[in-house]
Amino acid sequence: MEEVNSLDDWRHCFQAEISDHSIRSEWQPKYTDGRDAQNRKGRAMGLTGIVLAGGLSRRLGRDKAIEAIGSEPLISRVIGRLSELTSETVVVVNNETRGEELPLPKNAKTVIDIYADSGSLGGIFTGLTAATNEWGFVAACDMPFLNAGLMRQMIALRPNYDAVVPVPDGYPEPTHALYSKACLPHIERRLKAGKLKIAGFFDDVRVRYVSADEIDRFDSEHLSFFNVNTPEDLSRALTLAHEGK
Ligand SMILES: Nc1nc2c(ncn2[C@@H]2O[C@H](COP(=O)(O)OP(=O)(O)O)[C@@H](O)[C@H]2O)c(=O)[nH]1
Ligand SMILES: [Mg+2]
Repeated sequence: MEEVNSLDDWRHCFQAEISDHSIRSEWQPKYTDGRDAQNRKGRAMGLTGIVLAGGLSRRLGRDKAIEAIGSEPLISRVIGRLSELTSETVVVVNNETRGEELPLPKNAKTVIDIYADSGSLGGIFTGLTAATNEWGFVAACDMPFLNAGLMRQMIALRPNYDAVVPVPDGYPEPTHALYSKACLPHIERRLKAGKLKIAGFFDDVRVRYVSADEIDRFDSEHLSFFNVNTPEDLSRALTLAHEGK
């Protein structure tokens, strides 16, 4: 990214349409004089990256989070792309051993599911609870092709909503979405009732759905949502990574 010295330059830096003042003040300019490294990287201050990593990888038959995609484990790739845009990383696992085994950067916070066996909805609840920021960008640990342009756009869409959820093909992608802590009581109510479908609580909060057309502007192939579940998915991911995706 080029050096930025003025607000105008800075706005050109991001493809996101920044129309709301609160967002404008939250994104920080990239200084040339060595101020705060996080700001220079263009991260959204006040945003936590939440990586869901408590799954069983049943269909792959082995732990997909540590499969090498290109030069790094899948989960490292996910964390790397998320951390470009966030100021904190929380990895949600389902037990202590898994947290110790995963190759995580030192500054990542590992947390264990508060509600055991509650799937990805439970993971979102735990990650959002542990986040020190009001908002979390949730991603599954098996999504190798997170797209910075789309994520920035989603981040810019937060004002006046409690969640930002893409809908690429008629169905929401709730494990590639932004949630604010305002969602927590609604999620918890459903967890306590054993209702684990993530989208089940969407009617209780203000959701900004991101349409296929809006997604296409940044990620026409919708690779953002591609996730590695089967051996076939893994070989496709390797091919795509080899092509530089
Ligand atoms: N922390 C946590 N994460 C989970 C749990 N179940 C699934 N996940 C994660 O949530 C994401 C989506 O999970 P899901 O679609 O159910 O399973 P998949 O078949 O592994 O993609 C994956 O990154 C999983 O690792 C859980 O009980 N706890
Ligand atoms: Mg998956």
